[in-house]
Amino acid sequence: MTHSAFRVAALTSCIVFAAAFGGGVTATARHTELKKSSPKANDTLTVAPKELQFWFSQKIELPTSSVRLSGPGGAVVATGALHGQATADAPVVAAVTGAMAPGAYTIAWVAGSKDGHAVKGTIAFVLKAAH
Ligand SMILES: [Cu+2]
Repeated sequence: MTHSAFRVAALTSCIVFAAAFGGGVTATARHTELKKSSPKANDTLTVAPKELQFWFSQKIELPTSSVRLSGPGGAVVATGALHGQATADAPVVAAVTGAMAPGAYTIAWVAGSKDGHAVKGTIAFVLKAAH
């Protein structure tokens, strides 16, 4: 495949890319990406986070976005509504309203974008008992 042919292929619908890479997990240039988070992947914390924070490469659509925090045994920990993004650099935030026991946690996030496609991912972290 020549370079120009590849470029044409790369410009085809992101639906094709979502299908090719498995459900839109891989973001194209036109889709938002998670730049960083708090907690971040593979963190080991000794204090339960009061909120979950996500910095995306572009403003996401909060009504079609979601966050799910699950802990030991898959139990879901209650979180508040997503908010934030007051400025371009401000994170998307969800307060942690449920109790967190020590153990392994997973944040499953979905970020909706203006074109209607969702980008998603998971962030695993551990909460250790404070000594
Ligand atoms: Cu798209």
